[in-house]
Amino acid sequence: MAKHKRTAELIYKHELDIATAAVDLHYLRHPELEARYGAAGRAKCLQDARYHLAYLAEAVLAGSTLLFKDYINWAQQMLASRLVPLSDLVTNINCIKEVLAQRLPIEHYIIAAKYLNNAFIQLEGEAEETASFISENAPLQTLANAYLYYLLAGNRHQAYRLIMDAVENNVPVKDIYLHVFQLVQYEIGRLWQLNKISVAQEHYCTAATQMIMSQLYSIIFNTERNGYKLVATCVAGDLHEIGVRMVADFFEMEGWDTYFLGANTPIESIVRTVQEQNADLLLVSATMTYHVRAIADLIEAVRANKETAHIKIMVGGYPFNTAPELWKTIGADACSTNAQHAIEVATKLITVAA
Ligand code: B12
Repeated sequence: MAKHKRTAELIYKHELDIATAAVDLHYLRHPELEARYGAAGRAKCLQDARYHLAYLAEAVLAGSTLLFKDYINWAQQMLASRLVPLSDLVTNINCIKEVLAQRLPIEHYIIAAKYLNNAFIQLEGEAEETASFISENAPLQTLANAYLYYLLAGNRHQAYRLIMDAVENNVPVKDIYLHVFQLVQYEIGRLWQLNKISVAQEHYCTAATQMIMSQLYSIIFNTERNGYKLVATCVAGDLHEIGVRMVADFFEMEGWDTYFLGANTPIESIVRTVQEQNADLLLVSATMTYHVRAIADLIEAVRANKETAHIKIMVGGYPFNTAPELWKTIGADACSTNAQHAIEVATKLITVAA
């Protein structure tokens, strides 16, 4: 794995140069793109090349072809739904490959090329269609669909009423979290990806759900304490805070004291907080695959500090759900795919350590 790590480091170190050279090559071969997309198109092409490289580097670092495969499928769907020709993506990745061939030492190029070649094979087929997350046999399907309907109609008051009525009718808060809020968040992500809703609608739905979650706090913060404490956070750069907030709330409902830091928190602050709070557990989330490296750095920093070295660390979020072995590669103590399962895993982890 040392060679993989070095390959990823080299890609990251030179990513802007590699991406710029790849886009230059792309435009040299296809000068018509300048007229078709203009200067903004070139900037977008550069941004995309940087994303491809970031995902490539993380997949190589984790030794996970699954991570890159998932990304390519996502990119293919995104472009198709926006009527961008697939050939743009294929050419862009091909140019990246050519630049890597020139700039990486051969033993590192071979590693990166394997991931890129897999992408070409994958791109020969159709993108796998992502089905609706609110499936017909989802436990609270009717409630989830109605909630989504109200949010997309811009009617957060009705959405709020719907949830409050469900709570009054004894639907457990945990079920509402997992089978309504989480599923609806995934679904609005899918609809955005398929270009069926706008960024603004996605933001509106997310903000409304966060507001409605807050209204449930009198129930969540109402259980007997069990003496355990945790710190929950996203790493620097990652703005997706709802997943880890949900996990923290589940622990709160189990009697843990939770210290929730939210999105985008720098490593030093996290380490200091874990120490000051004398936490038993650190929960860290990343949604964007290119933030996994920051989690690996955080784990290293927690272990390097003798005051925090013993703390158990659990990780989770989109890349960990995509590549089930990833948590081991980065040295975490455990991982879990959702808030309910996280409680079970943490309970084992803490009782074994005690
Ligand atoms: C809301 C949202 C945003 C919001 C976040 C706002 C906020 N305050 O949180 C904003 C607008 C900021 C955003 C930005 C972006 N987003 Co966004 N976003 C989403 C969306 C629609 C929902 C996320 C969410 O709330 N999920 C609900 C929670 C409950 O689920 P969860 O996070 O999976 O959490 C559960 C488990 O994973 C697990 N878990 C999570 N963390 C942890 C931690 C531990 C310790 C444990 C044990 C378990 C655990 O338990 C949780 C609860 O059960 C997702 C769609 C999706 N599929 O998730 C896209 C999505 C993640 N975003 C995406 C993208 C591309 C972006 C942007 C790059 C868009 C852009 N071009 O700017 C940026 C990147 C920003 C950044 N630097 O982080 C893509 C990622 C695609 C990919 N292949 O990587 C997605 C999948 C959308 C899509 N379908 O295309 N986004």
